[in-house]
Amino acid sequence: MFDHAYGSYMKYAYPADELMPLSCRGRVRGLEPSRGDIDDSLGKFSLTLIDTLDTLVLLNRLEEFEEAVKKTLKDVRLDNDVVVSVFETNIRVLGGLLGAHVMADLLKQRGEKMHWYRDELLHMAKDLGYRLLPAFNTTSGLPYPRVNLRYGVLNPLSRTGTETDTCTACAGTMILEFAALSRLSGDSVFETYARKALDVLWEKRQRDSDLMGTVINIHNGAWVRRDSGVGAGIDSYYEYLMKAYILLGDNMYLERFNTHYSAIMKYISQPPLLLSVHMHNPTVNVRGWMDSLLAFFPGLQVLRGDLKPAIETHEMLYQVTKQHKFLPEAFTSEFRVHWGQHPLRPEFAESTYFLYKATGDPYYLKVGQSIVEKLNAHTRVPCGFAAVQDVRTGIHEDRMDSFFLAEMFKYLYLLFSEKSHLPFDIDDYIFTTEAHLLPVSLSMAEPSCEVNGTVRTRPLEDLFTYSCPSTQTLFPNNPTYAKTIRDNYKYLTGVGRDSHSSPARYLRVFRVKLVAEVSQLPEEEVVPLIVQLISPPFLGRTVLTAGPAKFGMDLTKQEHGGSIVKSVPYTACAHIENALELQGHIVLALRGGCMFAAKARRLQEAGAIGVIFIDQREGSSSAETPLFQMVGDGEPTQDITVPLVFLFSREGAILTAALQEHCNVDVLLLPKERQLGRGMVSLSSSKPLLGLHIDDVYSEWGKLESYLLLLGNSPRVLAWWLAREKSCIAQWLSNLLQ
Ligand code: DMJ
Repeated sequence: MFDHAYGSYMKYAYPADELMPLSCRGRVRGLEPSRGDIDDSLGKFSLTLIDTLDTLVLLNRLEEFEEAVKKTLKDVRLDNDVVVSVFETNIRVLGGLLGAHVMADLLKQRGEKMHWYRDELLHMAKDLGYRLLPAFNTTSGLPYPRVNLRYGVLNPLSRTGTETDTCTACAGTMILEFAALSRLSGDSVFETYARKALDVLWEKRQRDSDLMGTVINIHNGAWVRRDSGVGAGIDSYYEYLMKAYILLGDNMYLERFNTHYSAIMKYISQPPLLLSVHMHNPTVNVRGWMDSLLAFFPGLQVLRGDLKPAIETHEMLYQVTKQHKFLPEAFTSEFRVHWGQHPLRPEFAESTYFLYKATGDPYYLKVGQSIVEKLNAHTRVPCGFAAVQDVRTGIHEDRMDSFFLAEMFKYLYLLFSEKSHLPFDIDDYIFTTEAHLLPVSLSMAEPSCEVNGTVRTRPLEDLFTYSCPSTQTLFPNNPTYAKTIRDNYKYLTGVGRDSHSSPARYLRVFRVKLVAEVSQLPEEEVVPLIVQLISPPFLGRTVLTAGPAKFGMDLTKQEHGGSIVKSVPYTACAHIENALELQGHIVLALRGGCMFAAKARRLQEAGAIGVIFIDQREGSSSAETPLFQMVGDGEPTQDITVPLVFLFSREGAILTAALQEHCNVDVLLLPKERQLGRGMVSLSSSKPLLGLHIDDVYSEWGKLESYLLLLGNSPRVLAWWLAREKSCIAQWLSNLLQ
């Protein structure tokens, strides 16, 4: 796969920055229609070649590496009049040059290859470092987001320098490359500037929550976007605090990381979900969807030694990939597609590798196998691998980003390799966010900048205790450890259940904010429905406000009734065990664990004639939470024809209690405005109506009166009752008439 991807780039695209795998040619900035910010990665510096160099060594392609380095030295220019992203150029190009230098040096030391090498890649890296430095020329010390490789930022010819904001990750993902450059080249300036930017960010953390926003003003340090998650806009800021500690051996970075990590685990981590919150009001979720970049986080949690939430979130992500083939760029907390693009991102493979390394559980090899198979089945094209424009349609995009070669193949190759087959000891290195390899021995190099005495000199034997978490000692190398945690999340999205295995266990309650789902659909009108209990002793008096679905039978056109039965398992996320019992009934199913559409399909197939979903959040009610419309799973839903309604948990509890107490509970599902027997007492109104107080209505004669009223009101209900089994009615009537 690697040979196909790299070979195609070299054959069809080099020296362009990227391969266009559908057109079989290179992407040259300015010659193709602009794609906006994404193009800021393209600096006319053969981006993909540089980003791939150290992958060649790891994959034992030493001849090709030597050749590729020679090409880099001969062909690549860094003084182009191009405006590039400081962040992307740092992680992909500076990181790529440094990783390649470290590898070149290693091969030369061993006398195997590269005997001619005289630190040329390091000199290039230093040149590039100086070209990025003008970005740091702000009063705050936070870098500009873009720089002109030839003219810097403030030069009249630079065509940049008017920006006021940058993302937290953009300002906070410099330290590994810049510190490595300083320590390898002996010029302290890079580490000093990167560290200063981190100091500013740290100062700007929200002091109550210890959370960070995602966009910050580079001149005055004010937060521009205050949403706080672990994905897009902030991801590698956290990653670099942890890894700066590992690479540089400075406790200060670990202390900062730990402070943020506690905040993340307190507010953002809602296992297995990671949901963005408001940094100043962190109990409020700001959106109901997650982005695919956060898939790196379980890997970081492994480095932190926090295995359980890593396993949980990774398992959730795996379920999403089972459902949609790849991680969509964004997906909802119900695992629906929010944004269907998949640009061959490596984060899920990265976390899979770290989890395998930490647990030794072969399950993660299976996960890796599924990644490989899907890439080959759905993205491999004659000239490389193509991104997916929308996971729902599978349509390709003419794009193969350089990180596919820099990261994806490293993590997959490492996942399936025996340690002894690798060309070097991988544990001697730390991965940058672009998976470039930097040696942890840099922690022993004298820090070349002023660090206020926070770096302590340690005895040699302490080195690895402090500079790199040891997977040998941190994690129980016990495969069943991961399994017991994973089992709770196995059928989260309802995909992939083996019909012979035991029922799915209950999921941990998701603290999903329904408000977020409502606010996603601000312009859509939600037609309130009701579940009206019409069998004795309820007789239409108990009316529960319900939310509609965008799919299934349209209840505004046709009301629907039947007696209710609970699904087993209650979430209906796995094989339905009481299919015989629920045939011809309206089925109650608990929300969560998998998508509404998956539950509906499974229950319809089992013979249900309708589904009432019940919220799993304790205490939720229609009085307090706005109604929302359930939506499908991004796939066509025409096959679902049964009616579907949603009840919050308080209303749901009334229904389940009714089912426990009475041999038969019949309900009608219909629009609120067409409620039967209007004027009778409803759940939300216990005030006297039609001159009857609730106590009166609850008297037996009141019941009969209500019943007759209900029947008189609706000949359809009468007809329906007459067609039903009479045993329950007969029993009730005889009680009543005694
Ligand atoms: C990579 O370029 C880096 O990992 C970055 O930090 C964010 N993710 C992309 C690939 O998805």
